[in-house]
Amino acid sequence: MNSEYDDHLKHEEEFHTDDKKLSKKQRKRATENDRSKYKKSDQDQLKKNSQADVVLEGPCGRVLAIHPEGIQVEYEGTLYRCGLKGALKKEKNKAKNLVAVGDFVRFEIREQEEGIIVSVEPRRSILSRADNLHRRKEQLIAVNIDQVIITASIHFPPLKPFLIDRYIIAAQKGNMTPIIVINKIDSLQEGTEEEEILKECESAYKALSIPFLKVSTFTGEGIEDLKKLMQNKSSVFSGQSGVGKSSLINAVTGLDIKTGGIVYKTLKGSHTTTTTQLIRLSQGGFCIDTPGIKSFGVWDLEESEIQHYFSEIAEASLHCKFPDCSHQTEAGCAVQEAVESEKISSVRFASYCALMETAQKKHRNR
Ligand SMILES: Nc1nc2c(ncn2[C@@H]2O[C@H](COP(=O)(O)OP(=O)(O)OP(=O)(O)O)[C@@H](O)[C@H]2O)c(=O)[nH]1
Ligand SMILES: [Mg+2]
Ligand SMILES: [Zn+2]
Repeated sequence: MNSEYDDHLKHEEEFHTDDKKLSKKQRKRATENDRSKYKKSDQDQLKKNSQADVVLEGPCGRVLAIHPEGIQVEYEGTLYRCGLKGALKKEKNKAKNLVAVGDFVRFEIREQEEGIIVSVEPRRSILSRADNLHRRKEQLIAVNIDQVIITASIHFPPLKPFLIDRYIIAAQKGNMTPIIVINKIDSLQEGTEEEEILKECESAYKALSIPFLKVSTFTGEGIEDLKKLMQNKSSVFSGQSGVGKSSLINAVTGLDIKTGGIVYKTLKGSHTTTTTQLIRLSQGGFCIDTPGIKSFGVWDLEESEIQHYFSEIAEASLHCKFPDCSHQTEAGCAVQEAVESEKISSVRFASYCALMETAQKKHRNR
């Protein structure tokens, strides 16, 4: 086993420790709430998630941000501070949050700039993650968007291909196009390990036809290309704290959103952005800034689905000697062979193995 693979497993381990802390009773309750038992296709689920009380009356506004003081809804150029109607709140056990940034909502105007949301319109796409503390609940990050800008950086925090792979799956599962943006390219030094990882990622993702941009908000490199990809589209910036999501939005829009420093003790970001917000672009389209995440688990990912998101592995596996090959230790494994001859990226294969391991563990724990 190589060290990269060990790192993945370590990450998985950290990701799972929350589960162990749950009491037996909590786990039982979580299982009762687990909708994956009634699993339908993702498209069905997309519809189901958003059909809380379909009320087709009243103004239909868009959720721009969610603050502790209320949900900010824009309707015909005016911002309304809204709460949720009681009937909607009953749906609360289905997902951690009922309304997300990007949602179209019907609402009743109560006072001048205040209202009550009565229903959520069907969603065409959903970016969500497995909520960390209650892993059987889905946490919606943003909805009704075209593309996920998977943001990573060269250093501080370092490039983590397994995280990129999870975001790609979450994007495709949720009906969005993934775009990979590697920021802080100004800090890349020749002949370093970072350069090698970057090269490997670049060739692996380009081979999968996923746009892969190398950018810097400091030097302006790649920013025009990013702008072009964002024009007339709706994009959500997602990634770890400190990779430069807000800095990139500032570079593209000319805005002055607060950005933060790096905590040098941990080499991580300082969680500067605390709320998700939707920003309109003057060149058409809009983008969403999100707070950096500590860990990202793909919501409701079954073992049988994983291969579908690794098309290069699925293709090679057709040539394995055994039809049920797990591509680990079997003789005549075409996937192992392809990894050895570098036809399949070892980084992608390690992500695949780590995800399979998580899904199998989840299955055993049920
Ligand atoms: N070297 C380098 N540093 C950058 C670049 N872009 C942003 N940074 C730095 O990265 C740090 C974090 O930037 P932010 O934009 O706040 O990162 P974020 O992803 O929004 O972080 P959260 O809001 O915490 O999730 C800041 O210190 C920036 O100055 C870049 O192109 N090169
Ligand atoms: Mg930020
Ligand atoms: Zn095999």
